Amino acid sequence: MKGEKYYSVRMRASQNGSHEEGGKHISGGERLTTYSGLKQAINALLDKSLAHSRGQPDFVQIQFETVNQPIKLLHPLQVNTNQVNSIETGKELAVELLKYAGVPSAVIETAHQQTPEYSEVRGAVLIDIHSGKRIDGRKEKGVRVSRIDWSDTNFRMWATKHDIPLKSRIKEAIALATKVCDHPAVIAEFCFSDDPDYITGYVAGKKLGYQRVTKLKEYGDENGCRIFFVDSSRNLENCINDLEKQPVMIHWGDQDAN
Ligand code: WAQ
Ligand code: MG
Repeated sequence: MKGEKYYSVRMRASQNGSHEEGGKHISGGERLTTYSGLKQAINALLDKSLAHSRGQPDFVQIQFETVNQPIKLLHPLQVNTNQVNSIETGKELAVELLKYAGVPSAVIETAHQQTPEYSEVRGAVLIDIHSGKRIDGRKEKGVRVSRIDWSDTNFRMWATKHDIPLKSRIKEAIALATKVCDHPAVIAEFCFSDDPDYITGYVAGKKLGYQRVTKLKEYGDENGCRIFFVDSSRNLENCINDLEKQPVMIHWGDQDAN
């Protein structure tokens, strides 16, 4: 990896006009690759945008740019799958996991009430664990974590060893959660997809790891959310900048114990 130049590739797709024109968000994606991997990364993001359960896009933007900062290597968070039989049990478990990670109950309750509103956001919302208020100031754009990737080969090795389904959705979610939870200002993350065909979500935290919860909504529901619970006594300008700009590659060594 040393000495090689890396590129950040980003995709966003929407329907009924661009996001700026008020179009419906369909899909987004981000990759980090060398020059020789650019074509494959762009094709993969194009495929992701064109075949999406939220609908057919009429606006797609894919762009790439060089990354000048050194790339940080991170081990994937430890993963655990919690099987639940109902949305109610899933949500109760998510609340318990968030509390365990250090988010106060009142803040979780406020966030829960705001979830329908956060569903319109195409990135993540940042919520302060002291006030319960949304503090990113990014409106419907939210904070989009980018400059992140995990090689397919390495992910496959890891997933096979840990009995995790070989799905790019899972790879991307674990990679993102690993980068986000590595940040000192982040206390926990809560996410479930806005795709109508995917009902598993997760809570992640530094000590908690990546806790999958198998049912958090009904099939057919296009609401989802991504919330980063942060400690506002830390430098938040830096936090948003790091989440967007710090390049991170996930890497699991097969000699690793977990
Ligand atoms: N940065 C910030 N927010 C994002 C990003 C990103 N790179 N990507 C997605 N989001 C936000 C955005 O608001 C989406 O609407 C929302 O998250 C959901 O994104 O089985 O598929 O890609 O372990 O639909 C988690 C469980 C799946 C995986 C999450 O999310 C598993 C998922 P989606
Ligand atoms: Mg989605």
